[in-house]
Amino acid sequence: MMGANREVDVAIVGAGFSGLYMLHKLRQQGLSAVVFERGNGVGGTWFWNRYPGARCDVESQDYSYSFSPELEQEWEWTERYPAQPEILGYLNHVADRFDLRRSIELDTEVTAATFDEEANRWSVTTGLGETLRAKYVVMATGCLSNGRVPDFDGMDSFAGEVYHTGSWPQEGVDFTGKRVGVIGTGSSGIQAIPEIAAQSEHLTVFQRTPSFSVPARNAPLDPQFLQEVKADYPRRREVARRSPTGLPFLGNQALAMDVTEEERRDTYESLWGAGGFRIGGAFADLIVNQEANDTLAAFIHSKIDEVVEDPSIAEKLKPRDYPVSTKRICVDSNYYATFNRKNVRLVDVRESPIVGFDERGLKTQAAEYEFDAVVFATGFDAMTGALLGPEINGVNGVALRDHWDAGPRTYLGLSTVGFPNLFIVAGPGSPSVLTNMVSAIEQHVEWISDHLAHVEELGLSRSEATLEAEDGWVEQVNGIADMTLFSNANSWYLGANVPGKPRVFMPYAGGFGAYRETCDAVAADGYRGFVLS
Ligand code: N01
Repeated sequence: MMGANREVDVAIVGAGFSGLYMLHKLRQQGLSAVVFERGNGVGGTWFWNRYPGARCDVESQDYSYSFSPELEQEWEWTERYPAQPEILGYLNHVADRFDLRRSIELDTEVTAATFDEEANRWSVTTGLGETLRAKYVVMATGCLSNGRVPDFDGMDSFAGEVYHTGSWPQEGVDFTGKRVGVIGTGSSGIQAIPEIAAQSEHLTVFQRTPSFSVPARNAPLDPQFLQEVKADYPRRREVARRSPTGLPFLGNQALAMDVTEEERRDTYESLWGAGGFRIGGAFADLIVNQEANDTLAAFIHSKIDEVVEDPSIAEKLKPRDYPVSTKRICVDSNYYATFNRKNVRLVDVRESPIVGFDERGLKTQAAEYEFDAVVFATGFDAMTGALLGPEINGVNGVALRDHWDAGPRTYLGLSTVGFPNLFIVAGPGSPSVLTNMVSAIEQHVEWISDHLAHVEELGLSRSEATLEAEDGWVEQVNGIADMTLFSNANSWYLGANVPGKPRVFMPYAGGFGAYRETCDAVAADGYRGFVLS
C-alpha cells in the first residue's frame, strides 16, 4: 500500500498495453515507477470490453508487443483475429513474465494530479484518498476508456438488466430466453449483435447511423503460418515501424480513379474475400477523394444487397451520408446475415427517435418495445475522456480541462503546454487510433523513456513543451486532417458523438511512419520544442 509520503520517479496511470510496457521500460532504465489501475485486473481495454463477440480487428501476430523476441517466440496465438479472452490472457502473461504486478496498484483510480512548481513534482491523488509524489506522470489511460451512455428520459425506471459493452460484467451475461435491445451499431455493436441474436429469444437493434462493415473471415491460425511469422518477425516489425498504419505492409499507391471500373471491382472483391479492413486502403485516394470513396461505398452497398434478403432492411443498413473510413470501418462475423434471422428486428432511430424508457422497455416516436435486457453499444468519450476525468492542474494551477476547453492541444500528442513532466501515451495529436495501437503505443513508450533518460542524464528536473511547438503541431494536425475526408463524418474522431464536445479532429492522420520520423528528428535535435531545465 501507499505510504503517506511515498515518492517515486514516475506515476503511470493505467495498466493496459501502454502502462505495462511503460513500467517495464522505466524499470529497465533504473527509474522507480508505480502503476495505478482502476480495474481489478490488468489489461485496460481488454479488461473492460468483454461483451459477446469482442475481438480485435488487427490480426493476432501483429497485435502484440515487439520489444521482446522471447515473448514473440513463446506466445501462441490461436486465431486470425484474437478474441478478448486471449488478448487479456496475453497481457496477464506479460505482467507475470516481466514481474510487473508488484508495482501495479489495482482498484485504484487516479482522481487528481497537481504540479508543484517549487519542487517540480506532481502530487497524484487516488480515489483511496492517498497522495503520492512523482517527478513524472505518464497518462497511459487509453483512447477508448470512458464509456458513454446517452441520457434517455426514464432510464432509471427500466426494471430490466442494463449493460454497456465497455464495462461488461466479468462473469458474463446469459441472454438465453430473453428479449434484448441493443442500441448502437459501431464496432462493438456489430460484433455483439450476431452473438446476442444467436443466444437470445429476440433481439431488437436500434440503429442511428449504419456502419460500413467488412467480413473478418476469422479462422484458426495455421501453425505453419505462425512459424513463418515467428521466423520473420524482425523484418515484419521493421516494415510495421515504417508503414503508415503500424502494420507490416505498405498501402497500395495506385489511385482508384486511375484504373478501370472492372479493375477497381476486382481489387475490392479480392480484399472483401480476404477479409478485414485492408479494403479501406485498397487505393491511395479513397480517404482524400470523394469520387474515389464513392466507388468503395457502392461496392459495400452491393455486398449488403447480396447478403440481406429483405431489400427494405438492406437499404436501412447502407451508410449514405459519410465517406467510407471516416468512421472506423467495422470488421464483423455474420453481421449483415444476422438481419435475415426471424428473431431479429432492425429499428431505424433516425426515422423514429428514441423518446425514453419506462419500466418495461423503451419507446420511440413510433412504437413501444419491451425488454428483459438493454445493451448500450453507444461508444466512448474518446481520446480525451480519460485524460479529462481526473482533476489535472499544471503550472499556475491551470486545469487541463481549461487548457483544452476548445479541444485537445498537444505537441506530438505526447505533451501539452503548462503541464511539465506529464506525458501521454497515444494522446490526441498522435496517430494512435488510426494505426495498429500496439505499434503506436510501443513507439510512444520508447520515445518517452528515451526522453526521461535524457533529462535524467543531464541532471535536470523539468521538461515542458513550448507554446510555439504546440501551436505548430496543432496546426499541422489540423492541416493534414483538412486534406482528407475525415471531417465529413460525425465520428468520435471529431468528438461528434458527445454532445457539447468541441469538434476537432483528434488523431494525427499523416501516417505512423512519417510521425515516427518527426518524433525521432525532434529527439535528435536535442528535443526541439521542449524547454528542459
Ligand atoms: O462505439 P461507436 P463502439 N441513440 O462510437 C450509437 C474500437 N473498437 O464502441 O453513429 C442512438 O463507434 C452511435 O450512433 P451514431 C473502434 O476503434 C474496436 O462501437 O452516433 N444511437 C453508434 O452507432 C471503434 O470505432 C473493436 O449516430 C446512439 C454507436 O452508438 C471504437 O472502439 C471493437 C446514441 C456507437 O458506436 C468505438 O466503437 C469494438 C443515441 N443517443 C470497438 N448514441 C475491434 O477491434 C450513440 N449511438 C473490432
